[in-house]
Amino acid sequence: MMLIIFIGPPGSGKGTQAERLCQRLGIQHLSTGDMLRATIAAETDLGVQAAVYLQRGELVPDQLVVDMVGETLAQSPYAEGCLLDGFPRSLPQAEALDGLLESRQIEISQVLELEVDQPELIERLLARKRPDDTLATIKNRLQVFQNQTSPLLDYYGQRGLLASVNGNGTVDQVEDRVQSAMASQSNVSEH
Ligand code: B4P
Repeated sequence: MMLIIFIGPPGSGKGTQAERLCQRLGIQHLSTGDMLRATIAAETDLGVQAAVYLQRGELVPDQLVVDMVGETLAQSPYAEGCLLDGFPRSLPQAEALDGLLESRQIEISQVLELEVDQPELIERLLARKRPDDTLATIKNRLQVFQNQTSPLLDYYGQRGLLASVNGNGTVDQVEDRVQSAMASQSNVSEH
């Protein structure tokens, strides 16, 4: 099974590039942000809990997200190949994912980091106008990325799984760089 992880600060183009890459590779796109927003729109118990965290730009508690991803990954077509967009976002989430994958004998194919300059991130997010894209919330989300998510770069880098991609520039330019990074990784091949 192909399993790709996208890591990047808010606004780095994870969702945008994930969609394109999944289409090209014929794998499923699993975005925890999209899933959480769907639970909020559906007003489920999880959605009511999650809404508070998204509004503040904080991470939803690890266990809620880990359970959500664990259930989805076990189902077809996700179990056949998947790109994790926005998960894991903390060390406890990464460790939980390792446990989950080990029990199912799945290996991570590649971890891609999208690097974008901070002023560009803020500009992109303010232009999008999602409810959690206010300046105060964006600043908090950037800080949360720095504190809780960026340690994952070392976590996966030490295992030789990480490729960093320059995410500045147009969507097409970044897509070309993502393709080059994928091509230079031997254990990820296109269908
Ligand atoms: P996400 O939905 O993952 O939101 P995000 O980090 O802002 O990334 P997103 O994918 O939306 O942005 P993208 O770069 O694609 O998370 C939202 C919230 O959910 C989190 O703050 C947290 O509360 C919660 N959450 C999610 N996952 C969680 C987890 N694992 N654990 C706990 N909590 C979790 O796009 C941004 C904009 O830039 C778009 O408008 C796009 O069109 C534009 N863009 C993209 N590429 C561009 C380019 N090259 N040039 C110009 N614009 C570009």
